[in-house]
Amino acid sequence: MALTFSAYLFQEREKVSWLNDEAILLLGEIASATKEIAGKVRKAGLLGILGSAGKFNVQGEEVQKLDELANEILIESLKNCGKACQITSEEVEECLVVSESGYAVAFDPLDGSSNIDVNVSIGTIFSVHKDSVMKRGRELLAAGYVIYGPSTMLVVSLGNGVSAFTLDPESGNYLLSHPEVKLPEKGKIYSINEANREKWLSKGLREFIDYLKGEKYTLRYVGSMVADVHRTLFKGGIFIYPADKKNTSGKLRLLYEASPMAFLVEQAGGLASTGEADILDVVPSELHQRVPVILGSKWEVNKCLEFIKGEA
Ligand code: P6P
Repeated sequence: MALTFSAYLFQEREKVSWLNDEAILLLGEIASATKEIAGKVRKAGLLGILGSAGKFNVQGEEVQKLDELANEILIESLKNCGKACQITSEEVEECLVVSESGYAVAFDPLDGSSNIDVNVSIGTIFSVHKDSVMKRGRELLAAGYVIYGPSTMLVVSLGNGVSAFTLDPESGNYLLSHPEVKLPEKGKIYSINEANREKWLSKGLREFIDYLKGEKYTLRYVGSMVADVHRTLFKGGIFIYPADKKNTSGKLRLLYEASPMAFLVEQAGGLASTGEADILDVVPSELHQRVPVILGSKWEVNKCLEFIKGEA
């Protein structure tokens, strides 16, 4: 039988210096919280937990009932395991400070919630820093996501490559299904919400997208970052959420969307940029700050940056 996530963590202790019993307990708790979330997502329509919770979050976005439930499950798990010193959630305005030192966890409990009611893949994104969440992504200890899709998959990096696990409905275990995820050098897919084309702040970006069309690339856009990044990680190509006239710093949040995904993409051999700097080099200034996101295969990201900088 394939390695369970817990067995994988114990095996990785030999290679990952910071991975001690406390870290293993924390990561195990995050994984088990996502299993509980997966269970709720799978039968949301039967539990009367679809639709809006009738409130708006710090982002000004309408909170879905499942957002709230996923948030509660993760916060409860992290508090119970007692290893998180800080808990930052997309759904909570302030950082929950539990203690002075330990593991600082940031997460988007349910990313892509506009897709919940139409049964399209959504996900949970998480990152783990030592002591404080307000650090560059370059200093992350671990990052990962769970995609609630046709199968539930946990994709994680402890800083030594990317591994993916598939939730086995029979045993209830995350089983190692992709030991080493490597992003293709070049793909044939681009992923961006072209409805916003005329709002993009970069003319070079419009020229880049037109160039890709000339190169016969195809467009795939789910509207759930987890789904679009998962496809990019496995198939190659490029995912972009740029700055535009409505979201002048981009729409995606640095600490619990852009940074963890950038960590995974770089660990898998790809690139992740704001258009001006590597996402992992951005020094956070605000808990819920947003950044533009350009990530994926090296060839496409570098080509995109050439167009944006007017060097193409
Ligand atoms: P748009 C979902 O609401 C989300 O935060 C990300 O998961 C996704 O990539 C993005 O917003 C989609 O935004 O403006 O294209 O609908």
